[in-house]
Amino acid sequence: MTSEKASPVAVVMGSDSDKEVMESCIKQLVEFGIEPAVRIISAHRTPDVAAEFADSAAENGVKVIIAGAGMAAHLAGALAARTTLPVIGVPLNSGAGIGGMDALLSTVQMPPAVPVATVAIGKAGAKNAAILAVQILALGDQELQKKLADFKNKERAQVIEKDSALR
Ligand code: RP5
Repeated sequence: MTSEKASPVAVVMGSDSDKEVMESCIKQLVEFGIEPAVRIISAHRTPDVAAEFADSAAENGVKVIIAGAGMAAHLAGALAARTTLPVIGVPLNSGAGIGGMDALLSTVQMPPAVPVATVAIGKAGAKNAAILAVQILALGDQELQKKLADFKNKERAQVIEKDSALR
C-alpha cells in the first residue's frame, strides 16, 4: 500500500480494520495499472484530517475518491461535503451483527446536493468501486477504455466457459 502519493485515485478507509476488505479495491485498481494513494482517515475520530484531505484532494491531483467505512459510515459523505470530486462510497460490514446495513444506509442516504455513488456492501462493492473509478477516469483516457473493454470481455468469456462446463 502507498500513502500520500500523487495518484488519480485515492482510497480512504475509516480504520485499519477495514484494510482486508479494501484490499480488493486496491488490487483491482492495480490490475488496471493504477496505484492508488491509500489513507486511513476517520470521519469521527480524525474529522480534522478528513476535512484537510478533502479540501486538498483536487489540488493534489486526485480525480476520484473511494471511501470505505463501517458502522455509522459518514466518511464518504463527509469527504463529499467538502469537494467537487466524485466520491464513491463502499459500505463495510463492521461485524456489529447487522451485516453492513448500518453502513449501507449511512453511505447511500445522502441529502440532495451532496451525492455519494454507493456500491454494494463489502468485497464485491470494494471491487466495483475500483471499476467505477476506472470507468470515470476512462472518459478521458483511451488506454483505460481499452483495458475496460478487455476486462469486460474476459468476464464474459469466463461465464461462457462455466456455462459450457456445466452443460
Ligand atoms: C468505522 O468503524 C470504521 O470504518 C470501521 O469499519 C468501524 C470500526 O472501526 P474500529 O473500531 O475497528 O477501528 O469508523
